[in-house]
Amino acid sequence: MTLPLAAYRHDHDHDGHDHDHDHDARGGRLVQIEQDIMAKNQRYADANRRYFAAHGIFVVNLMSSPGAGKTTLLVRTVEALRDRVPVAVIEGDQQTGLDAARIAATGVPAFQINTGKACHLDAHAIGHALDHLPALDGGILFIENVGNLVCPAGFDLGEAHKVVILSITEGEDKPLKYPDMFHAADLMILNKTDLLPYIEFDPEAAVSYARQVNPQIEIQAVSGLHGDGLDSFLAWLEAGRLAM
Ligand SMILES: Nc1nc2c(ncn2[C@@H]2O[C@H](COP(=O)(O)OP(=O)(O)OP(=O)(O)O)[C@@H](O)[C@H]2O)c(=O)[nH]1
Ligand SMILES: [Mg+2]
Repeated sequence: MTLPLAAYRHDHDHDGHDHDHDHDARGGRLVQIEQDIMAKNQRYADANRRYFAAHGIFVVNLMSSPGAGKTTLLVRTVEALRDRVPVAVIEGDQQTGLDAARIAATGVPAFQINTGKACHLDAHAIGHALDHLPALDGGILFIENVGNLVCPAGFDLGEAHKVVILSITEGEDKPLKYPDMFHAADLMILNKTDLLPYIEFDPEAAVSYARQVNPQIEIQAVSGLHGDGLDSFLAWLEAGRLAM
């Protein structure tokens, strides 16, 4: 069950004061604001999607908890792709240009968006980021979203696919705790498999929980650090690109 917006915004003590304000009215206003934001984002996402379709750009939106290994996997992936197809990365973090610098070090164009207090990228920011990247016609654009398993799930950026990375150090229960994220994703990558001998983690349970919230989700296991399983991710990308 998901608590409505109005309910989790209440962090004050109800026992300590007269309960004379109107929670329903406040909740209603918050819901209206949220709906306006989502509608506006959807218009920008639709425009992005039209642009990507017109230019044959395959776009993947990569999401995970902080530190699950998005940038590490991206570095390996773009190194494998850069001589074959046009490729670029949009990086999203609240602060710093560290991840864009890691991508740029491979020679692949990267643009960093700092979201400040926001916990996700939005479609408007992606549209502007495109102005800072070279033409990618027929190529692949990766978007690394801000690290968390909550906010990025709800924001369409105009991508072809959302991909969620679950590293084995996070515990197998994450698909059940953050179902919106795993429901929104088309592919779940179980990452850091090189650590399986050292970490108590049940891969079968993780797969079963992910399929419980999203029966259609595809699942791959990789070690972004060492490159194990990267071939299946590259094949998935190529199939998606050719299917456009
Ligand atoms: N053992 C192991 N460590 C990994 C693997 N992938 C990433 N790491 C390590 O995990 C840490 C975080 O990796 P990043 O790639 O920066 O993770 P991220 O998801 O991009 O992090 P944020 O952008 O901060 O959300 C680094 O110390 C990586 O070296 C992996 O496959 N195996
Ligand atoms: Mg990163």
